[in-house]
Amino acid sequence: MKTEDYKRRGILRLPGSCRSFKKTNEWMSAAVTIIVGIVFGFFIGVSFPDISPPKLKLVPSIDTYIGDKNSGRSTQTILNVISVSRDNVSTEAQKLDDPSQIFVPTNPRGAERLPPAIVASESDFYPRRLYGRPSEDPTFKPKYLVTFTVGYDQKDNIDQAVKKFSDNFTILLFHYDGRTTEWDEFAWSKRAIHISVPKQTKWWYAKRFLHPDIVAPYDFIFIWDEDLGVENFDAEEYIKLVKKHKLEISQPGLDLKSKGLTWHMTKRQEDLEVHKKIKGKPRWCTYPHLPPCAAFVEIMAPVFSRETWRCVWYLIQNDLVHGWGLDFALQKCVEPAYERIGVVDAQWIVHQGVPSLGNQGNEDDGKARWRGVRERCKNEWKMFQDRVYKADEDYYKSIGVENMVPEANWVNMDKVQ
Ligand SMILES: *[C@@H]1O[C@H](CO)[C@@H](O)[C@H](O)[C@H]1NC(C)=O
Ligand SMILES: CC(=O)N[C@H]1CO[C@H](CO)[C@@H](O)[C@@H]1O
Repeated sequence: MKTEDYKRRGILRLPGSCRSFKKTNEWMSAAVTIIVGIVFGFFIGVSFPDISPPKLKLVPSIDTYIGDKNSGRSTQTILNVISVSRDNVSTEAQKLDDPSQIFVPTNPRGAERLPPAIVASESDFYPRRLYGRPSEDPTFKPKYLVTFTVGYDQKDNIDQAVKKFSDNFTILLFHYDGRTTEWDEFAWSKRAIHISVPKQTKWWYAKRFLHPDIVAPYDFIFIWDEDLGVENFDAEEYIKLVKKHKLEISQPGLDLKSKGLTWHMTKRQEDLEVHKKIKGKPRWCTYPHLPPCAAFVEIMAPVFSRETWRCVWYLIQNDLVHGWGLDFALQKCVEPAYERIGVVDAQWIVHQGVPSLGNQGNEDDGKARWRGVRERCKNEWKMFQDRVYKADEDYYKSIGVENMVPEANWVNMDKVQ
């Protein structure tokens, strides 16, 4: 299945911020704002271990396996990881013989010297009072999280969207245009969390500010674009369906009125509650269980369960910000993906295709701003696809298995215009 084929069938679309300039000049005329932002600083620091055992270079992070009971890895793998990492810290290991020295290898990485009972390995977004007893702080803790990456120009649309999410949701806005206090005209803005960093993309924010240990209290995490029409959507009803159909990754169906409606899988099927694969068995689906024929949602309005987000966060690459191609790889985080990833038809949205961040590139090389952004999007997709392929290949080689790279409906990025 080649990109050309997708295009011929009209199913190739441009995700995320990249899509907004796919066509037309009218989109290019959108105002470009220069921005000052406040960096919201917190962080747990560790994406990768600073020691990279050669045999295990694909293991994302040692503490993930140690800390995450749900990772599904075999005990042997866990033990291997521990023993490799411990070789390099033999001085620490010796302390195990000295009972006065605390060293607990099952603690999160870096916290081994702490007695486990004091380790707070997760946090949350729940505000606290500045006074009074902590134990008496208000206890209402929303169970779900919704984030929107926004510019103030889209305020009316975001206002409508937010109203579709009940108080059971924490609202988190990522501002790419530096305008935050303006949003206080909306009553809900006071209970929202605002994070402002100029001209960044949704996946950049998600990587920096949605670490799995921070969003751990939430059962579901919505990571949404700003240009979605939500007239026929209700978040509580949506969650009921996601639970009923056991979807770990999902998105609302896209109404046929949507702009840039291209993937078959994400179109709303009017007669269904939920669908997990495309209708019929088109010949172009070489692997019908795999994206974009099943196990597939787009990156514009995904919803992740807590456990799946813990995996997807590791998949997001620090230097690839537009998220192109991520939708093809999400299925690596769920098993079996073709049953746990789906589109909710009974609660649907319209993709409005409003130009936004995609127009905010750099103009210095004489090219239109959108063009530079667009090129980066394409390059990122290709780089990501290559990295995934190489990572699979390296992994199987490292365990002595040849020719095991999983099947995939690869997209040839060289062919994308
Ligand atoms: C919030 O969640 C609770 C508990 O699941 C539920 O009873 C309540 O109806 C929800 N609120 C709304 C507005 O749906
Ligand atoms: C803590 C520790 O012992 N670190 C060592 C890990 O291995 C490298 C390479 O041999 C050393 O340079 C570190 O000091």
